[in-house]
Amino acid sequence: MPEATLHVGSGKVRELYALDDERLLLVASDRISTFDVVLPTEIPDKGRVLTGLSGFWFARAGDICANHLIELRPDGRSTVCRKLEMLPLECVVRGYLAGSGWKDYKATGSVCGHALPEGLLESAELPEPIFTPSTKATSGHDENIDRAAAAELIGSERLAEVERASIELYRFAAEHARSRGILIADTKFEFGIDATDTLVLADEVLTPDSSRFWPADGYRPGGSQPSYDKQFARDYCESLGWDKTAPGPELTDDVVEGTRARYVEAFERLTGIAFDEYIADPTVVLR
Ligand code: Q0N
Repeated sequence: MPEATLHVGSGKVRELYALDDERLLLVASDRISTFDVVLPTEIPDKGRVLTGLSGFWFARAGDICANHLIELRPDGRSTVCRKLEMLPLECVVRGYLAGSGWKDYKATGSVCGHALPEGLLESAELPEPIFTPSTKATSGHDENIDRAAAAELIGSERLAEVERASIELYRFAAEHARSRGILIADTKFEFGIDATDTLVLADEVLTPDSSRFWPADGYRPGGSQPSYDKQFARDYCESLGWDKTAPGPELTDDVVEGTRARYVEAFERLTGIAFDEYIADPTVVLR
């Protein structure tokens, strides 16, 4: 852990430290959440997998949008980032109908103001990816908002800019992932603004924590799809009859090992890089 730094925030599974006026240290833990509860058992190397994947995408998506990454550190789980003025918007892109998108579609036939064809099945691929921004409600849960509400928060010009970047980033990553056997059903981006008023992609990107990853083989619309990475842990927790309130159950060694293997497999499939190579030198994902 860094010394003489200020802890400026923590998500459920990562921590942010201020290094100086211009830079932050973002540290990804091995904690895992399921059904919105952080479990007491960690998944070894999960933080490294997520940090490596983010670095991989940052290094390849620079033509679409600038990003906050300054340095991927030798531990493989922490990055030095530019400190930005964050936009108060979660920039969600959906290519498939799942989660709250499916719920809204069933209830209203549209998602965040996007009218969709009738008769779509749960998990169906959408004709085009859609931008469905949300805000962190005071309850802590995300609340989907329409275009007018999003423009109210960040202005209509900035909104058009984040929408274009979000859709392009999703298209780029989803096409890459699909060719390697992984469907990215949806994903969430966070953006900030730098001192020159430039839009900058921040946080972690296109990881299994910020996205729904599904195995492409066995994809079958008409029901929910298994999670590429968390399905072992979810199935195990459900098999115990856990009521999905904190504290969650401890995972068995088998479930930990199976879950770790799926994270590592996602990393290796998407990057084409052996995870051992990443451990030896994390900067391999940036080349
Ligand atoms: C930051 N979070 C995650 C937005 C914030 N590069 C950065 N500069 C300044 N702040 C942040 C980053 C990054 N990454 C990111 N908190 C601070 C939490 N989100 C929640 C939703 O709103």
